[in-house]
Amino acid sequence: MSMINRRSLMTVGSGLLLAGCDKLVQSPGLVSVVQSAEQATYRWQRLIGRDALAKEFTKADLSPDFKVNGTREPREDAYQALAANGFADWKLRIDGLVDRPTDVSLAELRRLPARTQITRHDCVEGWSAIGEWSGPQLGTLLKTVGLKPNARYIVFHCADNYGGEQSKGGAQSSGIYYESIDLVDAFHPQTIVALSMNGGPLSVGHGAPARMRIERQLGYKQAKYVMRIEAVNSFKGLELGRGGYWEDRGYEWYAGI
Ligand SMILES: Nc1nc2c(c(=O)[nH]1)N[C@H]1C(S)=C(S)[C@@H](COP(=O)(O)O)O[C@H]1N2
Ligand SMILES: [Mo]
Repeated sequence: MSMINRRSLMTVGSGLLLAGCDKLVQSPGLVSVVQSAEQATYRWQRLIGRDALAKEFTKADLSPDFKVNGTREPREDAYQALAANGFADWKLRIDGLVDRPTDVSLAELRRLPARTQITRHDCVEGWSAIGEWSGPQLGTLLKTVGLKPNARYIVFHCADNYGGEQSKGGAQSSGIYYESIDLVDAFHPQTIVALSMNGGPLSVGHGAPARMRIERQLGYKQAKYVMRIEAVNSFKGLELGRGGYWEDRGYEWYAGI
C-alpha cells in the first residue's frame, strides 16, 4: 500500500498524459469506435473538443430536491459494515494496468486537492437536477499510480448488486453495478471522485462515500458506491463485456450529452 502525495503527483505528471493521448489517437480500438459513429458527440469530443467543459452553474441554480435514483442503499454486508463505521475502514482500491496498485483511505482522498463544480445531471429516464460536487480529479489519482502503456479504459466497480425495478418494465437481471470510461474522459478536468455534494458529505443515497462525476455523460455513467478503480485494456471478461451494468442491458457505452 502506498500513500498518495503531491511529490509523486508532480513527478509523474504531464508526460504520462501526453503519452496517453498519442496512444489514444493511434489506437485501432478507438478508431473503430469512431468509425462506427456510436454518437456524433463522441467524435466531436474526441477529435476536437477533448477538453471542452460541461456547463457549470451557480449556487442559485442548485435543485432544491436532487432525486436519488437506482440503488438507494447497497444491501451487501460488506458495504453495511463499512457504513456502520462511518467509512473509516473503507479504502478505494486502484489497480489493474497500473504501475503501483494502491489502496487509498477516505482521509487520504480528502487531503488531495479537490475540484468543486455545479453541474446538471441528466438521467435517461427524463429528469435532470443541478448539484454541487467536490472531490479529487480522477486524473490526479491515475497519474499517481501510473498507468501502464496498454491501459485504455478505466472501470469503476461499485458496492451494489442492482436488481432493477419493477416500475421500469420489469426487474432487470441482477448484477454488480459497474461503469467505464476512456482515457480522454478519465483525464478530463471535470471527471472527479466526488466525496461531497452541495457542501456536505455524500449521503448514502447519492453514493457514499465516493461516487464518480463524469460531467459530459448521462446519469448512468455516474457510478455511486465506488469501491475499486481498475485500468484495463478491454471489457472482455467483465460481466457481459459491454463496459457497464446498463450497457450490458442495452444502453450505449458512450452516453454523451
Ligand atoms: N452504483 C450505482 N451507481 C449508479 C446507479 C446505481 O444504481 N448504482 N444508478 C445510476 C443512475 S441511472 C443514475 S440517474 C444516477 C443517480 O444518481 P443519484 O442517486 O445521485 O441521483 O446514478 C447512477 N449510478
Ligand atoms: Mo439514470
